[in-house]
Formats: sequence, structure tokens, C-alpha cells
Amino acid sequence: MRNVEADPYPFALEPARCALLIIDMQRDFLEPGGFGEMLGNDVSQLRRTIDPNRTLLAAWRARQLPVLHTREGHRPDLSDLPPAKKVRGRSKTTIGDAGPMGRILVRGEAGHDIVPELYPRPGEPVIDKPGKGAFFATDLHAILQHRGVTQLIVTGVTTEVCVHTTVREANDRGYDCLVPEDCVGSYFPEFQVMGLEMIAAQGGIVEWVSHSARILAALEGTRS
Ligand code: C5J
Repeated sequence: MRNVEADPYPFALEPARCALLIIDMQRDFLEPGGFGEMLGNDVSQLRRTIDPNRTLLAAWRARQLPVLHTREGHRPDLSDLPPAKKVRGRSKTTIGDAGPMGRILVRGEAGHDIVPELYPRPGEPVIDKPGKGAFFATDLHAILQHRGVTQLIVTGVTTEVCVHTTVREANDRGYDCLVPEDCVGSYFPEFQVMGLEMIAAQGGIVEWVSHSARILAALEGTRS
């Protein structure tokens, strides 16, 4: 067990039981010319998370610790897309329509895939999720249980939407989660700040917040 400096108090990291769960680092959310930017968002707010995620991912891979990736998206026939989600936002272009990198949030399309810097390796499960939370309508919980995982380092985008929803779902299922602030991103700086504060508030009512450098420091000396 290794203590990671964290808010609201140190996180008791057990590397062998701790998976790195990287949420929705998809081209359409992060890349210039993708759907996120088409909606007027500043993708640099998310792109700054790529490098620290890459470093954390390399540390997990070097130690052969569990790594999982998620992608938000839907079947090409949209049969798993709730009508309410399809029309939400009243945008002219919505999920399933043609976007700048293929059909928006549809599995198999270029924009739905994970950015090349963090591309999954064979053996790293990729969880295709139709919702914001990674546990809803997926086999994530079963995969984690089969691997003896009890702790999660949750990274990715966006802080206040899919990261938050996933961490809350994990909390309710009994996982301890640590969110490294430099590895999660929001298009909205104020949501980034408040999203992180909400996680660690009230004695860690949702979970813990830290920084990738602190996690890496705690891992030092463990086998790689
Ligand atoms: C959103 C996500 N924001 N991955 N997805 O629609 O946070």
C-alpha cells in the first residue's frame, strides 16, 4: 500500500488492485476540426490532458497494471440512442448526423475513436458506453470484479459530465476513486474547478482528487 497525497486526505493506493480508467478521450471531443470544436468549444482545454494521461498510461503499462478505456457512442442504427438524448440541445446537427469526422458519436466512425496518443493496446478493454456514466449499460463492473479491481484512477473528459457521472457510479458500487486534476478536462474552466471541488468536498463525499505527479511519486519503487 502506498499513500498518495490527495484531497481531502491521502489515498491508500494498492497498485495491484487499482485500474487506470481513461474516459472518452475521443477525437470528436479533443481534436481541432472535430464535433466539439464545431459546437464552438475550445479544445485546448481538453488537449492539455493528453500529455499527463500519456505519462500515467506509460507507468500503468510498464507495471502491467490494468488499463481500461471508454468511448461514448451509439450503434450505427441508433437503436441504443434514447430519443431524449437525440433531440437534447435543439442543435441542427445531433448524434447520428454527419459531422466533420463521420457520423457524430457513432461507433466505427473516425471521430468516435480514441486519439492516437492514447490509443488502446491489445488486451486493454475498450468499454463502449451509450451514456455518460461508464457503468450504465456496459460490462465494466463485471470486468473490474473479475480482475479483482477495487480502486480506480479516473481520467479523461469531460470533468463535469462523463468523468463525474462515472466516478459517482463507481462510488455507489464501492470503488475508491482518485481523480488526477491534470488528467481530466472541461471545455469550461469554471466547471473544471468546481467539478474537482465537488468530488473532494465534505470529506470526500464523491471521492479523492490529486495530481498525476503525486500518483507517479507514490508508484516509484514499485516493480516496472
Ligand atoms: C459529453 C463526455 N460531455 N464524455 N461527453 O457529452 O463528457
